Amino acid sequence: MASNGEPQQDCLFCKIVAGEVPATLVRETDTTVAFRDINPQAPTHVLVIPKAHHPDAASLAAASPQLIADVVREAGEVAAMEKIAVPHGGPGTGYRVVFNTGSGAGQTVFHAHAHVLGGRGLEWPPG
Ligand code: DGP
Repeated sequence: MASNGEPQQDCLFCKIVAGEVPATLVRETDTTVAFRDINPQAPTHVLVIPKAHHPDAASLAAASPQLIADVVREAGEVAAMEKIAVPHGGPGTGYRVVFNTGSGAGQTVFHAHAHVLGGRGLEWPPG
């Protein structure tokens, strides 16, 4: 279901967008922010979020195909900056983009975010 994008007072990532909670920024565009995860699961672990509030990736896509495209493009830009966007390299040279969706799948912050993970071998299937 589409969401309206309005900031939510009790949303941690809206507070990061507003500068009310500090974060280590990696990139920023008019529509997105990328910052390092506070609890990194890999040498590169960056979160890319839309500045507008949408609770998960599917509702973001339903509300704005352009904005989810911005998020995915920025994930690729982060990976390139981190030198993990190698198409045919060995372990640790590629990256994974993950949208945890629903608490049962590990989503803890209900503001859409792409995890960009890399810099080590990544197993498949994921845990
Ligand atoms: P998820 O579990 O998919 O909803 O991912 C939420 C991520 O957000 C999780 O990996 C930890 C990260 N995180 C939680 N609080 C903060 C914070 O205050 N700052 C930063 N940089 N990351 C946070």
